[in-house]
Amino acid sequence: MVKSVATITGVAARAVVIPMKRPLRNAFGVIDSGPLVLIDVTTDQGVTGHSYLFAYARLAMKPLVLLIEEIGRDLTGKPLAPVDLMAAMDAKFRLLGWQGLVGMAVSGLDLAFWDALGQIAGKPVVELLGGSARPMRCYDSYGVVDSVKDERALRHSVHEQGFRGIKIKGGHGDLATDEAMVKGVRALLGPDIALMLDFNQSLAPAEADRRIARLAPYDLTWIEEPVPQENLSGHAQVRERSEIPIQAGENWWFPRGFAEAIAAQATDFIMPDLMKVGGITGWLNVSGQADAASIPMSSHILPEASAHVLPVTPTAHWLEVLDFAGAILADPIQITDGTLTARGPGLGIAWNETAVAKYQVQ
Ligand code: SMN
Ligand code: MG
Repeated sequence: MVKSVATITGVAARAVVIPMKRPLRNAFGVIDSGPLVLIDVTTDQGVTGHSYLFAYARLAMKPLVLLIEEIGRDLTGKPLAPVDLMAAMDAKFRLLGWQGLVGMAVSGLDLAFWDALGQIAGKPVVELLGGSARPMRCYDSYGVVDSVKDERALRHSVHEQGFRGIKIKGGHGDLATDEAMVKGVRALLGPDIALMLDFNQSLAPAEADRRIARLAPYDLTWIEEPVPQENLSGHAQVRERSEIPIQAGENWWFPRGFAEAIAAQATDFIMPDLMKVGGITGWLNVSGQADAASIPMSSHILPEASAHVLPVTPTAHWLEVLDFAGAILADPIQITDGTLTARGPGLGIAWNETAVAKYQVQ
């Protein structure tokens, strides 16, 4: 007899704000805490699927909690089959549209569904996907840095934690500010550590051209989101003139968004965010697109879940390490020799309830 799939019995969400050890300055301000929304999906098999979303801003947390729980009410009683559930959510939101908070809610639910499936199977999600847990190469993700003030931290990332890549942020000042930072950090890291620069969509194409040309001597691995994410032709223009590969994707929505970006030849590399691409179900679709188009694919935040999907991504490139959730996880990520390995069962996400209670907000 074939055992029937599990059934969803309930969905709950709550908000926590976690202080950050290392605030992240970017072109538009500073991220000094992690506003996270935690998702729990209960099933009739006695397991609860977990995932979390980074809400970007505190004001987005309450609406996300509400959306997740409302969508969850509709899905309660349905079989725990993430591909079928994604189709149901696509149909539900076809007219309203699902870019923005709705898309994040959908993606977060998908992650929790896969986590529950993994737990029921007693396996890490990477094994359900046909892969195996293996060490994935990571870069450590910084904001704007000062090569003097941040020297200790940068040295710790490279020498103690073994990171082979460092990302820093530009666009907060003029070209001279960016160049001085990149020059200082490259001198500190030496020639063998990959260095990436993230503009967070802050430049117009002509200004991006000007800055990238000046930064060419510093052997950058990529220039990230030089122009606003929706300006695909702007990305393509910048890419055409750039000696440094262009990276983008953390703000493109669902597999369709990537199909459009790839068709527009917007970028050399892509880095979908699991919470905007449609969770694991969306990621798998994009990993097929990236493979077919020979585009190296990296992750964006959510390191725990990213460690499960990158091993089954044929063009896997770099895993981003930005640890927003460590303080509320029972088993926070551990970097070994600059790599992260997926842990199970499921996505390996379990709450430290004492810490959750400490950081929970209403
Ligand atoms: C980023 C985005 C959102 C939160 C933190 C950091 C950034 C990155 O664009 O690529 O890390
Ligand atoms: Mg970025």
